[in-house]
Amino acid sequence: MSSLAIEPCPAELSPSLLAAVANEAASGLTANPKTLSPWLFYDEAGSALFEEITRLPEYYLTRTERAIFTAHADEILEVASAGRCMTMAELGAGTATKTGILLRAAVRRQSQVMYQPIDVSDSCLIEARAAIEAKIPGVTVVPQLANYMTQRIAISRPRQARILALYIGSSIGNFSPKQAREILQNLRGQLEPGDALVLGTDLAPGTHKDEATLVAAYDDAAGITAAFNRNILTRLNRELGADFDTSRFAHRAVWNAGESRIEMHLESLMAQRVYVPANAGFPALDLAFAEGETIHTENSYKFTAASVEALLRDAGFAIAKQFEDARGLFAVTLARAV
Ligand code: AVI
Repeated sequence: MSSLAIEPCPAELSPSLLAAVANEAASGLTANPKTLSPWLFYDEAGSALFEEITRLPEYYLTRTERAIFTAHADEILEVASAGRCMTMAELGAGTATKTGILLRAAVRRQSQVMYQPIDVSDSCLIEARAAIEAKIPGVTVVPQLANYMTQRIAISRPRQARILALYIGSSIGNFSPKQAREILQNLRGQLEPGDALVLGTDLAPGTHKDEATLVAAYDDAAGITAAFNRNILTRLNRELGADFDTSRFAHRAVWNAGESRIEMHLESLMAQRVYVPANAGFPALDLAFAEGETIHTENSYKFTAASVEALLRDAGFAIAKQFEDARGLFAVTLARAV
């Protein structure tokens, strides 16, 4: 092996991932305003920080959706199945922790259930399969490694079963309205009329939820979301050899009422320069930041009952039932493919 082969960290990165990260930096950090794509959050450290976020007192989304599932799982399965056998498929399943509630309700109705989690992370799929098959007898996990945004997904239908597709956790909120419609239209392409979808969406501030509750969910007192946001810069330092000083960037969570979304930004606390070396065929970047300039790292769209309905209608679904928690924080919508 030549000495050139013993490069330290980037050697652990697959060439295609390195190129994807370099591409994001080259396009996003030279744009005006500067942006970085939120998928960059989810390296190992970022995924662990996100798990921590889901347990924060301010981040009501995960526990509220779980409570809605716990209260309504049997009804969801009854309406979705309409007396037929079911298989469940989940977009962006991750480790599928909340899905267990719906799977348990499914095996109460039919002793055997095929569960098809679809995710870009191999390790999450392996973990989900091991945990679910160990804890919920009667469930057979058939994982699919795919990016549902960019790749065709294929959902199997065992003998005339109805498909219940899950797209939960407010994941749809991290896509633009156009992308969200495309994701649901692609999913609809895998379904037949009568199949069902459970969609989890966070609700916009309004009569029930105030703006402060929403903003706090993205700017918690313990600073975990700030660490999650800044980790994107740590990742560029490690994987691309960039020289961001993360202490010179502040986490900002801003409610954009016009677009109905929470925006996360990293704000440069001073005028500064940052260097990103050439990587994977992308040229080196010598970046200038003005004091107060931000890198826009994430959008998290928030919905109303009406905007969820319109989104579903455009993608070929009709609402069968909508569930909200008593505080009007979060909605779980059960829709039928038409
Ligand atoms: C993954 N996604 C639904 C989260 C959200 O709420 O938009 C990501 C997140 N960003 C900051 N906190 C959580």
